[in-house]
Amino acid sequence: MQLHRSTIADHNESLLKDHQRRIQYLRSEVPRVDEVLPLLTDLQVAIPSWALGTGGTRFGRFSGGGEPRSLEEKIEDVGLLHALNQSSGSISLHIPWDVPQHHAAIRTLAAQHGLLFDAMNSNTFQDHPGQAYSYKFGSLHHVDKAVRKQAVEHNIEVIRQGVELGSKALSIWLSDGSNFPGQLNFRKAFQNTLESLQEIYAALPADWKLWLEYKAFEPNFYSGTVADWGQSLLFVNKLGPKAFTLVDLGHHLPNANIEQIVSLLLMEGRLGGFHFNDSKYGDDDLTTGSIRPYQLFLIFNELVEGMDARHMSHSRDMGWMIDASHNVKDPLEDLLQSVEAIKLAYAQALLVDRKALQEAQAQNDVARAQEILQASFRTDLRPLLAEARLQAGAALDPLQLFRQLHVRNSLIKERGNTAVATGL
Ligand code: LRH
Ligand code: MN
Ligand code: MN
Repeated sequence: MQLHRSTIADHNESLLKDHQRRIQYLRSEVPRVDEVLPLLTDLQVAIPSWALGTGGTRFGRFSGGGEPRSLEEKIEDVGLLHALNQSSGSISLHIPWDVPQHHAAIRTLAAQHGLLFDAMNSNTFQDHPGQAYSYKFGSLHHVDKAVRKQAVEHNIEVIRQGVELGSKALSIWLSDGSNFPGQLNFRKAFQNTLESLQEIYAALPADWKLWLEYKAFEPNFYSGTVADWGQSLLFVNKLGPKAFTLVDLGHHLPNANIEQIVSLLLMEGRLGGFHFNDSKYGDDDLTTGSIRPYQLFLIFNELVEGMDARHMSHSRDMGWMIDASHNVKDPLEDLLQSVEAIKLAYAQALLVDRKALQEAQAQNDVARAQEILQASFRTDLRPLLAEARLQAGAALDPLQLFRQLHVRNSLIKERGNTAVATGL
């Protein structure tokens, strides 16, 4: 389904008067708002190809219909999101859930929608048809060298596919770990993993990055071979300058101080990117900002402070990705909400009065420090995000327009009602 510029222009026209009233009020309250507009426009959030169909849990999946049946249709869906918000300018693929075949044609199609290919995700947490060895007892850490070799080769194949598509990063998440005490020699598991990662790292093109994602639990519940940011950091430090830690917000133990982790990884120059989502319990993969928006803001507060301290480009020097999956929402609506929540937290962080915060910290003025952060968090910056969209040629209210156009019904008519296996 193609979205014409005139459709967006008509939609914006119908909402313009109200929008102008809101943005004028915001400008009168926060004179600096316009300074951050270009930064907001530049921040693009990658859409995971595996979030475009209805997700689910291990107990079941309830499709809303109209799911993309091919990589081409996934690209079309992300193109639609990008046309609506001009903030989702890339797609992140998962191999072999995605099977890119005609790379040049796929690249052209993506370019027609204004999309780039973000990180390529490998998958050695499932067995794939035809493979010689099982990953039942792990992949890169496996006790059997032949299994490790198979997993290394899969990752190198993913890099090769990514090169064809113009991607610049390999994202690795390992389910390797153990379920019972005694199952594993931790030191040997670490050393095997390091050796495997070194072989993958050696195959990275010069302008590529490797992101190593950690997760504290699931599917292994006693130990994880890359279970937390300390373990990931150990690996990436040993690998070299192209290796970084990737933070998936849902992969921590309850109440972990993720913003502090972010701050220290940044300080060490080892924070590569994010998988944004939200959770109340574990790796719930709920819509970003739906449960703990203040935590999201605090993470962005550290990001802005830390990236500015290292003179990093907010938009270019970090991998911004969503990793979420849903049973009860239209996945496209959900992704629009996640992107909006990410950009809102970013805008709030950009507008923190940093000088005043530093002064309050230097004076141990704890109450003042809290007031400064919360003043920014509690300012309604939604009109600013709408203004950024208006200026970029996107819709003032992407979700409303998505509904007005009955996008899901059109997709169902075009693609049918049946669920398409995503592998999740
Ligand atoms: C693991 C994970 C990882 C996978 C994705 C499907 O929980 O977060 O990023 O690649 O889910
Ligand atoms: Mn993830
Ligand atoms: Mn996860």
